[in-house]
Amino acid sequence: MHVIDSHTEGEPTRVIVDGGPDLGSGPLDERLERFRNAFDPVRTATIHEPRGSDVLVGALLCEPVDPACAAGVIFFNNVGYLGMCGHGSMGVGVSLAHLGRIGPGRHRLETPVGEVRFELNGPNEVTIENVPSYRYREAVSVEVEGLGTVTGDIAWGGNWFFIAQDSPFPLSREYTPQLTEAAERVKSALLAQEISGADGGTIDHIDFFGPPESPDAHSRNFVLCPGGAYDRSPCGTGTSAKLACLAAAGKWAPGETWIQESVIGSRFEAEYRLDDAGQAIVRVTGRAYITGETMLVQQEGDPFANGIG
Ligand code: PYC
Repeated sequence: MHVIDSHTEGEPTRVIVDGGPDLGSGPLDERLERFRNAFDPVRTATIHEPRGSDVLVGALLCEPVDPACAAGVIFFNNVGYLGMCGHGSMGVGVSLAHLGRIGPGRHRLETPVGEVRFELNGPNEVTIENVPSYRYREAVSVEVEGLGTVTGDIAWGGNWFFIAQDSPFPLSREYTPQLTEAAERVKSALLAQEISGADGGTIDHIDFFGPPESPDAHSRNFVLCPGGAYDRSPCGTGTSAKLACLAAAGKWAPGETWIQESVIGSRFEAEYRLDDAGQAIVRVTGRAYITGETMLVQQEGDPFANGIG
C-alpha cells in the first residue's frame, strides 16, 4: 500500500493513497461497515507494530459520492474506526496537496458522519469546518475509583467526549502516564455506570482541561483516545466539543478565536457560529507536515503481516 505519513501539531496521520481495500460505492458510513466487517486486517497491518504504533490514526482515501468533493475518507486507529478526526482531516488536506491533487483554497471531504469543509491556507496550514457539534448533557457527575466524583459535560464533536471540568494532574508531558491512567478510569466508570452519548453512543474520548501555559492561549488539554494513546494535538473533534459546551454555557461568543493548547504545547485556533438548529459549526485551524511517503509491504510467511496484537 502506498501511504503518506504526516503529523498535525504532533499527532500522526497515515493516509492510504493506493492499494487499500476496495469498499465499493455508496455512503461513507456503509463503506466503513464494509471495512470493519471484511477488511479489518488492513487496519491492523497499517496501524499496529511493526509498521505503526498506538498513537497513529489511519485515513483510507475513497472515491467520494459527490465528485465535487476532494475525497471520501474513513479514519481508523489501533482499536477500531473513528466517525471523524480533526487532526486527521488536516493531515489528509496536506497529504492531498503533497500529491498535487488539490491546491490552496476551499475543499470538501466526505466522512462517515457527514461532510467536512476545509481550507488549505498554505502548504502546511489547514482550517477545517467540522460537522455540527453540541453539548448533550451538562455537569454529569461520575464516581471514579481513586479519583472520587468527577464532573463534566458530554458533548459531540464528530466523536463522543466527556469534557471534565478539572484535571486530576498537571497538564504537562511528564504527567501523561498519570493522566492516561486517570482518563482510562473515567472512561471505565462511564461505561460501568451506563453513561453514554445520544442513542447510547459510547463515550470513547476523555478530555481534561486546565489553564494554558502561553499567555495568549485560553486553555490546555489532555485527550485520551479510544485505544489508550493520548492525542499529541489539542484534538480537533475535542476542541469542537469544548467550544460547543462553552457556547451552550454562554461562556464564549461566536466568531471569537479560542486558542487551545495540547498537553505537549502545540495549538489549534478555533471559532464557532451557530446553525439553524442551534448546533455549533466549529472551524479549527492547525498545521500539518509530511513526515514520510512509503510503500507498506506484507511478505508471504511474515507472522506479523497483519500487525502484532
Ligand atoms: O483531532 O479529532 C481529532 C482526533 C481524534 C482522535 C485523535 N485526534
